[in-house]
Amino acid sequence: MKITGVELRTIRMPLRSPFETSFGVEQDRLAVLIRVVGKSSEDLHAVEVHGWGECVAMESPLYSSEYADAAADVLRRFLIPLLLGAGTDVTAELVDPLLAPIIGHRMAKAALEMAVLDAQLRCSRQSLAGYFGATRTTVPSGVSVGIQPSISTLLDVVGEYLAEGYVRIKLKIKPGWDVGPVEAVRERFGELIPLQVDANAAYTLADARVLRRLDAFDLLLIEQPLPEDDIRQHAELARLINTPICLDESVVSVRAAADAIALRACSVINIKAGRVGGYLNARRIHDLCQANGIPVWCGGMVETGLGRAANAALAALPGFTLPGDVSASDRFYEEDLTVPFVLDDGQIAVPTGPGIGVEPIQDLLDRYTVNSEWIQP
Ligand code: NPQ
Ligand code: MG
Repeated sequence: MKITGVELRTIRMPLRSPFETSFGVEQDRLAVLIRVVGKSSEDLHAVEVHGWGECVAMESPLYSSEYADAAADVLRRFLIPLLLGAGTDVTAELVDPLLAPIIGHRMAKAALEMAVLDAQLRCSRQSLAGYFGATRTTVPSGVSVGIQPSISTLLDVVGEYLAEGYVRIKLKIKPGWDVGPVEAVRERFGELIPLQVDANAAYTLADARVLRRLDAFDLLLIEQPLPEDDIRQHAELARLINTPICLDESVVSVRAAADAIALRACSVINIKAGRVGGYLNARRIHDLCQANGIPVWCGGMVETGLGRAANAALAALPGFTLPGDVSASDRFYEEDLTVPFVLDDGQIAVPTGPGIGVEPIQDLLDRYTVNSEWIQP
């Protein structure tokens, strides 16, 4: 397609409740959205097409080195100019190679690739799930439960989510809030609920003794116990504990996934398109893991309905054999930016419309917008 312009927008959406993890407490979601506008290159008289992309970088560089304002800056100064300078035949498959001269900034690149992919598929009237060759029409939905002020509050919150129908519970943990909460949830809700924990890189190998105590609770997995850049010590920890190790922050590319698998640093991988530079790399990691017998699941970054729609399509691929963090919109938002994703018997529906299959609701978009700018060649 020929891209005629790009809209770069920053939104701020309030969260229904504070979301506490080992790296901090989030009260709202500041996110960068992209809308690419273009013409299908074949016939320049064709109607204008557009596509949406959502950047998962947080407001502050607490989950990874990227953060929203920096993503907007690198998009404005480097990534969008590169794309606009590429002339008529920009395809989603060409975005990553086109942007390769710019090092890093994977979440920013992913948002741009997502917008081009959405526009391209709207043009060809194909759904993202169809583009992936995904067959499932719904995906099982898990929920990420933040650190709570007390065990009794945690049990109330988990009870509510189970009553809503979530099929898997993920507990955020940190040193001092780990064995106690897990034990209490198992005691209250029993052995059968699929339960996992996410440390967000808050531990070191010196904590192996505490982490080994979690082996008693038949957890599906422990997610990112050690720092992002520490693949080798995850392999060492894997030899010290029985609970399967799942990597999140560490898997920033297809190559990092291959290294982690080869080094036996994990036996499960949490796939997030934004973290690995886009949905095309995310599918490549899915294919790599499927070939190596490594189960994967779709992680979440508190996306709006735009990112949630694309994640549901990705999670419909056959290798996503574990419930993901593709939760209902109301896990985080009173009012989502798009038509809300709702839980139906523990499942989230995979959009069937062209592209990502959803659009922002204009007046909500206007209400949540902090700033927007139009960038053209
Ligand atoms: C994770 N996601 O799996 C991340 C961590 C996380 C659903 O736990 C704003 C934006 C707040 C992104 C809080 C989940 C966030 C965020 C937590 C990501 O590690
Ligand atoms: Mg995680």
